[in-house]
Amino acid sequence: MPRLIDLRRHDAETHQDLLDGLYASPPRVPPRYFYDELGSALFSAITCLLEYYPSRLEHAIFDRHARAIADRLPRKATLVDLGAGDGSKAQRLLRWLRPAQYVAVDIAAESTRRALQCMAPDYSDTGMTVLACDFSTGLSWPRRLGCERPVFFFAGSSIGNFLPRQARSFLHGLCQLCRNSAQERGDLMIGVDLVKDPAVMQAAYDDALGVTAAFNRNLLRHLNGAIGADFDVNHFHHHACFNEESSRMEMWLLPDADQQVRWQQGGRVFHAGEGLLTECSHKYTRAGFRLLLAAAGFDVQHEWLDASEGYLVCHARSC
Ligand code: AVI
Repeated sequence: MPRLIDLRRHDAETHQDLLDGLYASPPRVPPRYFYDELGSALFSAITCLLEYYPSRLEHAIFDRHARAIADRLPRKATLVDLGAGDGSKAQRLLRWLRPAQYVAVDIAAESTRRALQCMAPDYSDTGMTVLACDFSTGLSWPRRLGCERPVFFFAGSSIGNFLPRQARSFLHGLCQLCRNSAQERGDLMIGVDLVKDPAVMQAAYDDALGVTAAFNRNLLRHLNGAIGADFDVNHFHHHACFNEESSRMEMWLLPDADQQVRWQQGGRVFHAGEGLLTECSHKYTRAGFRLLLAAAGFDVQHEWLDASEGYLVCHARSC
């Protein structure tokens, strides 16, 4: 049975940034609110869609190079899977790496724990831990976990969900954690989506079956439970667009008419035409991503691209 370390903060604290965002102009919601039980399942479904190329391209890179990637990493490592989800991204690497410890970090820890329970029999030499936390403002590492030969695994282009300055400070925080480890250095395996034809990106965030729309709108259902709100999901529509200036895909929820919404101790009107920003997904150039890693204190060791050169997996080492 994988051990569970739960660092999720108390509800009242956790919701403060949400409430600040709901009163902002334009209103916005931190993307972690996508991931309740249903949201996590919908996200898994998104990764199976033909339109959602980031997962497909990343899988292709790992299917082709996993062994070579593992060969570059230390033996008996602590593999820290940031945003582990159902563990499927890491499985491609785990097979070859066989780390001493696998720490799956995720805010939706219940589904991650179930997934690790199924994986555990295949990795009897690997200690398995689920670290339940929101790492969007930095990863806090419990001392009792130890962190020998850290390998941070940040796949799925989740780095794109940070604003660039937050991405730099988050990655810099990982560097600091490496410095505190016995080896003082650590490895980072990171996947990132590269900027490409806007039509391809648009389809990925607005698929024909409407799975991404359901994922986006489910966030309101989650908020209704989390803060006692009364969003009427039927009156908010999914909208995805590429913001060229910021080089990012954005997801919005647009009310079809003015909506008065109440929650415990507050409320506001969401005006027709004034959307709720739910996600930014930054798309990098290869050179831009190298600069980001360097600014955060990482030296790029090797890069792998898929055949279409639309997705990058990078091995970097803290310096
Ligand atoms: C988790 N994250 C990297 C996904 C992305 O592409 O930004 C979440 C997602 N949003 C819509 N589809 C998938």
